[in-house]
Amino acid sequence: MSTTTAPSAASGSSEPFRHSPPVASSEALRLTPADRRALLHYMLLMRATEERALSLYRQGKVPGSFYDGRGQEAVSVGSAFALGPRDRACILHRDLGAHLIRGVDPGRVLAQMMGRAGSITGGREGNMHFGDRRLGCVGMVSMLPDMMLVACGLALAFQMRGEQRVAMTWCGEGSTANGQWHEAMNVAGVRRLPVVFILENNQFAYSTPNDLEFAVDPVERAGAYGFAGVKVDGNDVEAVFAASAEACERARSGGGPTLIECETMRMHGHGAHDDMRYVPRELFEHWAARDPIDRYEAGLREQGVDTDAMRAAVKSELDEAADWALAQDMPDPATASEGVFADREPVLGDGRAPWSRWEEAADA
Ligand SMILES: Cc1ncc(C[n+]2csc(CCOP(=O)(O)OP(=O)(O)O)c2C)c(N)n1
Repeated sequence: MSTTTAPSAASGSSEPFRHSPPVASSEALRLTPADRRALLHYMLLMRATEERALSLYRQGKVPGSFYDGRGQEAVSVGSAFALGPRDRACILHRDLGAHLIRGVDPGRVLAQMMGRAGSITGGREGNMHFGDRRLGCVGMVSMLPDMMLVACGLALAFQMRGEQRVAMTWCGEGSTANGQWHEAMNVAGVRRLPVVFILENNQFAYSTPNDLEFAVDPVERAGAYGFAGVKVDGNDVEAVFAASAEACERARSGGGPTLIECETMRMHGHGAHDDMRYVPRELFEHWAARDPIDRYEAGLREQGVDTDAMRAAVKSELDEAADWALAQDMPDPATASEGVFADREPVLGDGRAPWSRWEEAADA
C-alpha cells in the first residue's frame, strides 16, 4: 500500500499526506481464518453469479446488454468487507461482490438480470440499477459519477446526526475526468465527511486507456482536496480490505474522507457486446496471470483451507439460485407504475446488513 504525498507549504517535506493521523487499530485490520474464508467465498460467489448471468444472457434470457466486474472481485469484496451493518453502500455495476456481502441473495440477482417479479426491483429495471435499500444498498446512478454525491449526502446526514456511520461508494477511473467527481471530492474535503471513495482503476474507460484519461495519477488529487489518498494493488483482496478498514475507521472517528485507488484490470469488455479488441494482448495476459481469486485461493490452500469444497458449495448455491430465478414470473404489467413515484411511505426495513464482521454500532 502506498500513500500519496503532497508537499507541505510550511516545510516542503514529502511526508505522507494526511490531515488526520492514521487511525486503524490493529483490531480493525485483524483478519481471522473465518474472515479469510469469507473473503474467498464472496469473490467466488461474485464470479460464479456473473458467469451464470452471462450464460443466461447468451441464452437470450437477459434483455439489453450485460455488464460485469470480472477481474475486479478483490476490489468490491475487499472494500465492502470493511463496512458495518449500518453503513451505507452506493454500488457501481462492476461491484456485485458488495451487494452479496450486504446479504443480497444470488437468486434475486439472477432474477434481476432477467427482469423477473421476484427480483430486487420486481422487474422494473435491468441488470445494473438495483440496490436493496433494506440491506443498506443504494441503487446505482448511471450518470457517472453522480453516486459519489449521493454518498456525500448520506455521509452528511450521518455527520449531522452524530452517528458513527460510513458511506462508501465506487467509481471507475473514467469518472475522475467528470466535474461531478471533483465536486464530490471538494464537498467531502470541506466538510470532512465520513465517506470512503473506492476508485477502481481498471485501465480502460470503455476503450480509452489510462494514458488518454489523465495527466496525473488520480490518487494524487485527494491531497488537492485536503484528504488522504491511498493506492493499493486492487487484485490483492487483503490489501484492499486493509486500506478500506483504515479508511472506515478514519471516517468513523471524525478524520474525514479517503480516496482509495485500486489498481486492477477489467477482464471482460465494457459490456457483453464489447469484444475488447482494443486491449493489447500482452496487457491482458499480464493481468490474467494476476487473477485475484487464483492468487488468494493459492495462499489459502497453503494454509490448509479446502478450497475445492468451497468452490463446490458455491456451484451448488448457484445451481439452486438459477433454478429459483428461472421459476420466477415476469412482473404483472398492471403493477408497472408501483414504486416508481413517491406516493406512499417507503419500506426501508432497518437497513442492516445481516452479516458483518462488526457488531451493531453503539448509535444504531
Ligand atoms: C456522465 C456520463 N457520461 C457518459 C456515460 C457513458 N458511459 C457509461 S460507462 C462509461 C465508461 C466508464 O469508464 P470508467 O469510469 O473507467 O468505469 P469502467 O466502465 O471502466 O468500470 C461511459 C463513458 C455515463 N454513464 N455518464
